Amino acid sequence: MRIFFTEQHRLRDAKTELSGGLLVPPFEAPFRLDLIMAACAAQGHDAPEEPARHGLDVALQVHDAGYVAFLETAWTRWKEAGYEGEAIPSCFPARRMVQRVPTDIDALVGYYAFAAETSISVGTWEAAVGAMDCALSGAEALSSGARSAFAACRPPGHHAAIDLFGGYSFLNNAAIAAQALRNSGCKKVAVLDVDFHHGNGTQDIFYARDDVLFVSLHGEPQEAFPHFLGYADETGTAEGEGFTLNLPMGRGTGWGEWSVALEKGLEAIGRIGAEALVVSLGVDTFERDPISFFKLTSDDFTRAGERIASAGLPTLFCMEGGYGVEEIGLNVANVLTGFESA
Ligand code: OKP
Ligand code: ZN
Repeated sequence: MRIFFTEQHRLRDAKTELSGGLLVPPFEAPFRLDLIMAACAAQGHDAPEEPARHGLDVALQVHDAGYVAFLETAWTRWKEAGYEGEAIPSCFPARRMVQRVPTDIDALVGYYAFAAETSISVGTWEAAVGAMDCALSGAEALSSGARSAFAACRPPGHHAAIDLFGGYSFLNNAAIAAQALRNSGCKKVAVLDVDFHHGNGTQDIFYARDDVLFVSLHGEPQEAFPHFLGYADETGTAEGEGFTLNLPMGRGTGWGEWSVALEKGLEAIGRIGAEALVVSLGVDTFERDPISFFKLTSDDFTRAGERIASAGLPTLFCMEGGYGVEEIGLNVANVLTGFESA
């Protein structure tokens, strides 16, 4: 399958993540994609291609214009304010406070954030645009008839909502790709999010829409980030009622339970007559992932790829999470190999 990758991802190399009250080196770092690309090459997958530059038009169909302008200028404005560290939100428009866009950069960072672990650093915007371009080139490959493509996106995107960053996400690569597939004539598109964390951003973007089904398999929100979205009773609103399917699972979930949820998700995707599939591919469901609590093995990822192929749809994989251990490369390559062998 065609693989889209850009070295621009290296520009996202933040120094700080707020974790357990400390500023630590981020889990989401460039080495992740090095491992993934090396394992793909080792399993004989196609050589990566540089994505085309697409501009922001499709991004602006799913994100708020003020939010995108904020992301583009945040780092410069933060530096101009004279701060020494990276841009970390510290003040939020919480319950019963007014939702009005402020002018001060400190306030803006909080206004457009839903979580505080993710710093905006030098190069973050440029890397996020590169990741988006990978997703858009992948969507174009499907529109030109490819059975599948892999967008090696970094930073990830599935937590980025209409106008909120956090969870290491800035632009929602998978949602932007799904929108591009709609624009190119697919009447119904499905997004299947198999990252350990709920894709709150993707859900937010499509929650009231019936043209994009969002299915997510993830850690129970009571215990897992992003905590405040992803319950099973969130099913969509207005036109979008019935076009969100959340399948949260508890600590220690392994292939048995996880694969049953996957089949439920695939059934829903078949039921709505999706013409294309975008997979938010996180491998942080792995048994030794440092920040998650599912128990999938490396072989399970091969099986997952095979099952996803059984949907029989043009499929774009967009890279999301997977941390800390060398196996993230193997696990991603296994999904792609499983898909192609099915
Ligand atoms: C991004 B992706 C736990 C803090 C969690 C954010 C995790 C973001 C995951 N103490 N921090 O979905 O893999
Ligand atoms: Zn994740």
